[in-house]
Amino acid sequence: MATTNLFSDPAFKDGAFTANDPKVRAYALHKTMHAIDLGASLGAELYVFWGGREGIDTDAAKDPVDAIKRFRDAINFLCEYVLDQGYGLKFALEAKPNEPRGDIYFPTTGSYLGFIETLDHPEMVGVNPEVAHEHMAGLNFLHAVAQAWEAGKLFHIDLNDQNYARFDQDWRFGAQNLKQAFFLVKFLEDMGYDGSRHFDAHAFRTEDVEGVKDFARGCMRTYLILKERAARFNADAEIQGLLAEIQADDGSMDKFKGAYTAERASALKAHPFDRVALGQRGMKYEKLDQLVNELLLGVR
Ligand SMILES: [Mn+2]
Repeated sequence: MATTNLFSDPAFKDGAFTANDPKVRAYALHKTMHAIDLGASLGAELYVFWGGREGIDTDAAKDPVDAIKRFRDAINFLCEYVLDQGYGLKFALEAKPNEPRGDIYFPTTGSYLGFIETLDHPEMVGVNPEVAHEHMAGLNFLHAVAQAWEAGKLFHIDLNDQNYARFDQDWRFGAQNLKQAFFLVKFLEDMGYDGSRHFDAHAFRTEDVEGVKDFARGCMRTYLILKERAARFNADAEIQGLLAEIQADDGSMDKFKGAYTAERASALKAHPFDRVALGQRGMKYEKLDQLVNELLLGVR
């Protein structure tokens, strides 16, 4: 994976591809093409875009529709550049809601998934979701990853951790939200995700060199432990029995399943449902969730 820093240089203080100054937008393309050449020469197959300054501190400064068009023009231009050079590179767009800008455009992975379909070469572009960035927005990271996966757009992933509603913490993977980390690892392993497990994180600022190594080992070790726990979840007879019961289907609704037909719609509208009975069913999710806790706490 290769990337370009389009955020820390003061030249990019108003953004790169979305900057108001056309000279800055042109320089951003110039810098990115040179970096793409370097990445390709080193064998990179994927190019990540995180636009830390692509946003605003006041909406008086920039039209958000213009910003989207500028960003689209830049990505279209760079896709054509990659094709013209004969590089095999694909792009992955990384969302973040804010910091180091008051608001960053395309604040969530879902925003980028919508945007990608408007590009000239959507097949070349996917997403790079990051745990901390979705958690900053108070969102369920697994759901963002699942939507990207289902769309065939999970090109890369940034693993770290983050308490909700805080500044960007970039903590060691699994340091804060173990259960969310567990379901994420379980998803990646169950789906057979074959991309890199990329840790975009930092050690606590209290650490010396050994502490940084502890941090790096911790990221990898926690991932592998959770992978083993996911295998246990899949093999646990009580958990799987409960899931089979929860997801049971007696086939009585089969006649209503499938694509729309006028006959199916009429039959469904005429069918008598026992609404009260539907509402009275206990789902046993408390029991299931407690079994997950006990699995993660190492007592099963
Ligand atoms: Mn990242």
